[in-house]
Amino acid sequence: MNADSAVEAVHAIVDQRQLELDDLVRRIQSFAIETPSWGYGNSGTRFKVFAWPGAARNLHEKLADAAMVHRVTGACPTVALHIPWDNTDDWAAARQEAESLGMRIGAINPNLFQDDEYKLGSLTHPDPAIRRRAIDHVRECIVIAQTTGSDIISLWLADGTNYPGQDDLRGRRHRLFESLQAIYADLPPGMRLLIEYKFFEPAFYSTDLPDWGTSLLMATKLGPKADVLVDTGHHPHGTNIAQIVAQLLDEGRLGGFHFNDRKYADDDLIVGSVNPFELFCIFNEIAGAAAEGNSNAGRIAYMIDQSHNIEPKIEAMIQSVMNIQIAYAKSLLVDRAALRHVQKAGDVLAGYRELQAAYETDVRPLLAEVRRRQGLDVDPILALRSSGYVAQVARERAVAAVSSGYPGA
Ligand code: RM4
Ligand code: MN
Ligand code: MN
Repeated sequence: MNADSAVEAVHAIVDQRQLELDDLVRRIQSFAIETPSWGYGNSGTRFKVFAWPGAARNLHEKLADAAMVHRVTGACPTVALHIPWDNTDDWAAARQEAESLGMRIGAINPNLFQDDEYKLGSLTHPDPAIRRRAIDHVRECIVIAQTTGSDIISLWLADGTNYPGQDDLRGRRHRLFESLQAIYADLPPGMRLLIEYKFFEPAFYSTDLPDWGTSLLMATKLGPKADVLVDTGHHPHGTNIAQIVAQLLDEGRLGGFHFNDRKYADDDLIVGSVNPFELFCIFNEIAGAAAEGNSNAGRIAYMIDQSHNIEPKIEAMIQSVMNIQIAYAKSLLVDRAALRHVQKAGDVLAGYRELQAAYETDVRPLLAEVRRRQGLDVDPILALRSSGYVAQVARERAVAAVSSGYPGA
């Protein structure tokens, strides 16, 4: 598409939808997506980790790669860390290093699943000494968050059981709540605890935080600093994630997302690659709530949780960011007044057709315009390719035998 027809296409979109181009551009420009440090190191499946030439081997290299993603997208100013996959003895220096790269440290993710002690659980373990150890690890992460200027602790537990009768399910629930209370009591003002759920894996009979309802109950019982985190890959097939998002927004407890896509289980594929319409429907719920002044809609942490197996690491992250931006931009095009009107009238198909009209709009010229105004290349993937960065890090960084905390890496 040449420059003139691209501009025409953008105007066609905003004219047809009676939107203000500047306002639309501003909203897309202020939409930030956090990338995960663990997406830049080697990772894989339980069968094989294919070492990627130039994959980041330590915190410095992960920060540099995340900064490169921000440089070409203009949309990813923060990076999530996983402790102790990311480690340093000087967190104040890590903060400065991030800032010197134009970045900030985002969510701190405690690791409560890779120590031998955690075989029977962490925050729910039958032995109080091990529960204490798990709580202390999260406390350490709170200190790291304070030192690095982060305001989010993002908690995912592998806790669960493999067999009926293995443990007392209500007992585990009590232990979980008590442990979470101890953590919650330690949160400094302004820091939030995001409680992630996942219906199975690594536990196969019961998982202690299996669904949004359990996370929401825990968050509600804990208090206003706790919210629910929705990882889009963590539901049984057929689950309506957009409806979960609607319910959490309505309760004011949607803390954030871990975006990824899946075909079968927790595949952690590039978000929007398998089910872009689902992603759009999720954003449609947020945009709809925002339009009605829902205050939760303005304080959602949008994060990617992907560990790529065979994909080029940095490109896969950039593509994910672009796919999220596409879904977000389309959700802004939905004609809310028309939608409300046809919904009231009980016109079954008309509401769907309103969503379809936005979803079928090619927003890529609009996103190109957004980037042009930010002084960016209109295609961040091509910008990365022509930057020489990938070849440079492949030269500079040896192929690491062990380069992340990812199992098998
Ligand atoms: C889990 C979950 C967590 C992530 C770990 C590595 O499935 O998605 O968010 O930290 O994987
Ligand atoms: Mn996750
Ligand atoms: Mn996951």
